Amino acid sequence: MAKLLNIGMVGHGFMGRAHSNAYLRVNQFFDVGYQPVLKAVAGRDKDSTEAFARHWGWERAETDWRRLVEASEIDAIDICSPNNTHCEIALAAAAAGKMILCEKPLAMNLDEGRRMTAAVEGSGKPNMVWFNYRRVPAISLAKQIIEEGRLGKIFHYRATYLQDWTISPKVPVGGTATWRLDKEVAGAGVSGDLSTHNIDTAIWLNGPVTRVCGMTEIFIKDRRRPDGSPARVEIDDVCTFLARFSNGSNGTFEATRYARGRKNKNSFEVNGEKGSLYFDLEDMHQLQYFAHEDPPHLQGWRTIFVTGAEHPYMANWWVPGCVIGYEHTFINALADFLKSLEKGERAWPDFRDALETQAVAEAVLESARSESWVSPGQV
Ligand code: SOE
Repeated sequence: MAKLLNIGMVGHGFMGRAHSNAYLRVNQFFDVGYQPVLKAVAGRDKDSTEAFARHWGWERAETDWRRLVEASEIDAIDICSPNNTHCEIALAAAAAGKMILCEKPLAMNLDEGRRMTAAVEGSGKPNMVWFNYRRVPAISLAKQIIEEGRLGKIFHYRATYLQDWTISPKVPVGGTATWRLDKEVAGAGVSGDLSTHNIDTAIWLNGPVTRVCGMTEIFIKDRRRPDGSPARVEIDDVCTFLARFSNGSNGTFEATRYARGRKNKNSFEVNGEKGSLYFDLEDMHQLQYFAHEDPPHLQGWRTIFVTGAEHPYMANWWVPGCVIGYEHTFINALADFLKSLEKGERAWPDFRDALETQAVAEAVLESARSESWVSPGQV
């Protein structure tokens, strides 16, 4: 019999839906010792929060997140509200002794991230940051292949995160989803929103980043707020950087919301002495692999269709060949979190892992400002 885990979720936008779906589905597909209960959801607007609660089956709706933190029956606080709310909620939740699950990026900046990490570690409670792409089966398979030593010494790590939804000057600064363009709310632009996904995956697959050299751009500097008033854009629209890894490999990273035609091209290629890997989220069921040990006349990139029972997570889903999607990455992540509770192990990526990513993202912005190489700050 699974133990009940009462969840209080703050925020009910895009991520609120993804997380609610994960809480509802996880026990139907994974045999884990905990069962999330959708206890309460908090949002600033009463009507839309109540409508969300009814739609997804949350037991109650609150307009102040503090009610969730104060509620003795709530075991875990899930933070999926905009970035400028993460720190205050995490500090309060840690002080109240709650487990915390937090959306990415961890914080508005490294200083906030440090305070959050110290607080959750001080509380001794389990914590996780939803860098969901680690749980794409093909990316987990890439991790397995690298750990098996099949690439040998790594020379290059090449990542992109390309989207195109801010090309129109009519996209406002502020509002649902478009708060990502507002520095006061988001903290940073694509470096925080998209590069952090690339950095998290890169550190997971290829180890720590020791130095970066970045370049950012704001292509449309003047926009409007949803009420029509003028707004100066202060976040990075584009973020490109070079990186050195502690294993001696070189990295290149590019994130933008101005790549016309690219909707969510989160990709990476890793080149090692013995082989290479390539992944693209727009073809998320595939992992491309080149093995130099293959007989010369058979050498070539092979496309692994990552849907078999022997592939990460897939035995919990459908029969081989039947694909899963974006939403399943959150379910897989939650299943791992619940398993870590069961085993009393550290969940991953946790606040400390996300802090390391935050330090790299901040170093990139500092490097772009100073036009020099910068090492990530201490975490
Ligand atoms: C918007 O650019 C966004 O929704 C990100 O915030 C998510 O983290 C990413 O996975 C998809 O794109």
